[in-house]
Amino acid sequence: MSLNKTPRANRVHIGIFGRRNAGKSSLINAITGQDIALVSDTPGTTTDPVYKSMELPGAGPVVFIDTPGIDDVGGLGQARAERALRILGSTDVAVLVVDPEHGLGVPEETLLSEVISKSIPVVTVVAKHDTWDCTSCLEGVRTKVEAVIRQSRASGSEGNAKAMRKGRTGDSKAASQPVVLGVSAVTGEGVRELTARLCQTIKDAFGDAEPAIVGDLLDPGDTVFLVVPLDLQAPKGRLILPQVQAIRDLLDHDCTAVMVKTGHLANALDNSKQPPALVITDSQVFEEVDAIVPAGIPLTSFSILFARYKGDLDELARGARALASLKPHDRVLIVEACTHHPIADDIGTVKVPRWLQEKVGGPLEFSWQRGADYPADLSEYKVIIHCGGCMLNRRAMLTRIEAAKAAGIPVTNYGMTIAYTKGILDRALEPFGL
Ligand SMILES: Nc1nc2c(ncn2[C@@H]2O[C@H](COP(=O)(O)OP(=O)(O)OP(=O)(O)O)[C@@H](O)[C@H]2O)c(=O)[nH]1
Ligand code: SF4
Ligand SMILES: [Mg+2]
Repeated sequence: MSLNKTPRANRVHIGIFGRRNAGKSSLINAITGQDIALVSDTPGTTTDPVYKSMELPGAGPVVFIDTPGIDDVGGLGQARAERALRILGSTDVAVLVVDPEHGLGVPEETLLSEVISKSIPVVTVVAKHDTWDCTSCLEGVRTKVEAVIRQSRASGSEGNAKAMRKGRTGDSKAASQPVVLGVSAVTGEGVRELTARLCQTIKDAFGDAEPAIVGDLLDPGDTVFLVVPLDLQAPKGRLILPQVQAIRDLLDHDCTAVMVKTGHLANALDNSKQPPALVITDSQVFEEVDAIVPAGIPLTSFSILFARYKGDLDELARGARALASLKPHDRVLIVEACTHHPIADDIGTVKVPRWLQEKVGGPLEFSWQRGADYPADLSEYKVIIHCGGCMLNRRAMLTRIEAAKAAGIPVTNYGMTIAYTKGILDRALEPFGL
């Protein structure tokens, strides 16, 4: 990743959906002006999601996601279609590509209902406009989109995901006023209009303001200490992404960021003329930092700040408090959003299990889930503990929290679990009034 590039997790995710051969990949190529997605007249050419990051003038950094056809059939084909639908879980804005040959049928209606129930703003396009020329085709599709919206409203499925509407996730406004356009990837007709509509949709749904990571808790001129462990875990010459993002956010809010290793924290506090307005620590050294930072100075962790920025802090805090009801032999699911080789004292496989079992006073039964998939059945677990989710966008994190909520299973994250096991959860949540 280039140091100057916005990380993918911070980009608005625009998912392109439709049947096989509808023209999804061609449309992405036309929008981006690059041949990044494979195009052919063989249905099922796109088998895995393809991501393309770009700056959308007027809307900022976005990532387009090309997906497999939602109508794919057969064992493998169905798995691909399901994979396309799973992309909805991280989609901020959806583009439904309708093949003029098939019109808007069952696969498109099913997708639209899902999109509406998830409160995702959607733009519908009828593709290959160079091959058809009747306005009634466009009107026919618009009428059907309106019918699906009406039906979704009547069945009460619209807006199930209220939490999705907070912060950098869309609201259902755009979904209730259907936008239907004709586009051609061959002649470029309608592509500019589509881009403009996407920009408007993003603005309507998210506004112009980037949510703050920490700056909104502070006053300009405040000093904040950021504490990292002695053994920096980022590759040489780098800091990890949450640290970099927190520093940038502090500078954007005219605050002073002082970064210090655990071993130098006491000294740094002694040497500062005024106590810092806040101390933010790496969760793994929470206990040490808690012992060093005087009680009157607010203290929290990077992980808790990002739980607020990316997820639903109230829900994750509730989940952390539910850890108190764990008993020996209860089943705990640990979820990491990406795969990595566990290091010697790995947080997800070693530290969190060890500290939690010490707190519970007996063995717990742990399961681990890593990568893009999230288990469909969560009912067998007493609690779910999620990683910081730095590689996920906010929509994806909220989708995971919603799934746990729907199953009635408390969900929390590493940072809060560690704070709980070390007896400092209340202190760590105090800066947020929780
Ligand atoms: N005439 C015309 N043909 C198009 C247009 N867009 C796509 N096609 C053709 O339609 C076929 C399918 O296009 P793709 O972009 O691969 O369609 P897709 O939806 O990505 O298909 P899968 O990856 O199989 O799901 C190809 O032969 C394209 O050349 C268009 O605007 N006009
Ligand atoms: S916090 Fe989660 S998403 Fe981020 S690197 Fe670790 S496992 Fe991956
Ligand atoms: Mg394709």
